[in-house]
Amino acid sequence: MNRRILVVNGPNLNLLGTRAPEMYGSETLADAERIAAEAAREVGFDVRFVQSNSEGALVDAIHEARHDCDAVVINAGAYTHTSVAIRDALEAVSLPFAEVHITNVYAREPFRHHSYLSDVASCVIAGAGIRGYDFAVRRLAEVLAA
Ligand code: CA2
Repeated sequence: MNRRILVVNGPNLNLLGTRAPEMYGSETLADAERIAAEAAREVGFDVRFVQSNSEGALVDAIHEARHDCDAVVINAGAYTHTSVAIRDALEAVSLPFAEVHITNVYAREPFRHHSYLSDVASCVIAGAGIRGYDFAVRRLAEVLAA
């Protein structure tokens, strides 16, 4: 049975490609998920996707991952900068995770420079657009193989 990566997207990322293309590009969440799925297939992993605008639903999805996933790719959106609960969930399940941001958060407003996830993440990818999901999947496959 293939190993599996959970790809989590947080609030407002369902709107990718429909608004603010100058910031987030014109590709959709489905495009980002397709990129992650292709990378996962190439490195021999299955993927599951979840997107939610609710913090609790994201925590629940991370908890569920402990049963049948080996790693997590997460773009927690704005919750990156606010959520101790999502950080605690990721630590609680003890799965390696990659933090992804489509934009370079360090070139944006100061409140986006702090992440509750980065210091416990396996890697952090910011500013690579939706290609970041590809990089994250491939890196997690390397981490799991090590
Ligand atoms: O750069 C990223 O991927 C972010 O995680 C995106 C979040 C933002 O709060 C983080 O600071 C950085 C926001 C996602 C909002 O997505 C939109 C998509 C289309 C139109 C408007 C917002």
